[in-house]
Amino acid sequence: SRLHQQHHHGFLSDSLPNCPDRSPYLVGPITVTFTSVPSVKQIQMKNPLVTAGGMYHPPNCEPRYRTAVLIPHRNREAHLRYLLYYLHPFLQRQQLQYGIYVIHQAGNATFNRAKLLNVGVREAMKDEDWDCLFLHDVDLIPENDHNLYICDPWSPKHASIAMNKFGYSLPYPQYFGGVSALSPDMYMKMNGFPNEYWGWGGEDDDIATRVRLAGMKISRPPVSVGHYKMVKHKGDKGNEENPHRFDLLIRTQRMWTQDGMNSLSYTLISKELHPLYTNITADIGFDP
Ligand code: UDH
Repeated sequence: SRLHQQHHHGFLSDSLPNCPDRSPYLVGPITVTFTSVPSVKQIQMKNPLVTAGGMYHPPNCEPRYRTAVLIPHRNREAHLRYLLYYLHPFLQRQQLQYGIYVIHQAGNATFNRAKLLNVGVREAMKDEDWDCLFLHDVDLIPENDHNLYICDPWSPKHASIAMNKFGYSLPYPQYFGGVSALSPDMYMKMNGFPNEYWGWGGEDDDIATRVRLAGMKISRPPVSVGHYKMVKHKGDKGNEENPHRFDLLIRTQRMWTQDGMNSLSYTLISKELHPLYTNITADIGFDP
């Protein structure tokens, strides 16, 4: 009957062919430079198929993957603009269905990256049945589009394994910071990320430990593909080194089942569809 329908109407408006196994649009290495900060208008003009909230669906084929990119954010507007400038075309070349979410911490309390990502996951899953969650620092630009923004079927994936800042290699073997990718199931299996790390440092090591404690193993792409360029910057006001991080890390094994998605509480202040991303502003409280 499908064939019949097709014959009758000349085309099937409701069904596209599947996107190919491998996108024909990939180019490999990308030159990333940070000169003048692109304007929102400029980025919009270069990405006419991106719809409100920073959503995209390939125009001519049915995507094999649906990825949400979640970016914890406060007071890094220029970095966000660079990232959007490079990331939108990057994801489109991969023929993904995707959405970009910026999770903005309201107020001036100490920054909490991991908790913001928990908020992002909870809110993003209300919009769409995403099959992959990319947890993405705002200042890291992928430099090779063979670094596919899809989830590994069995393992949490660490994507930013070769950052220029660390001489294009891992700073230490268990490093899990920067950019990582988990399916919603994996994310829930490890009870998400910890909510109790306020300020800089430690949460990424806690997350790596959770992966192991939840019985999973971190996967990594080939080094040449996992290249990222970081936008240079100084430490942020409101994200000072967390002096408790070593005490917290000792307790991960005891805490991971109690602190995470199952204990997450926050106040959603707004959810706005900006032209290039969905902005979620949340009051996530403060370091008690
Ligand atoms: N972030 C913000 N605003 C802030 C702080 C952090 O948006 O005020 C986000 C942003 O997505 C950033 C991520 O949280 O990429 C991680 O922040 P980070 O400062 O821990 O990591 P980053 O790699 O810088 O950006 C680390 C170098 C400065 C810290 C030096 C402390 N000794």
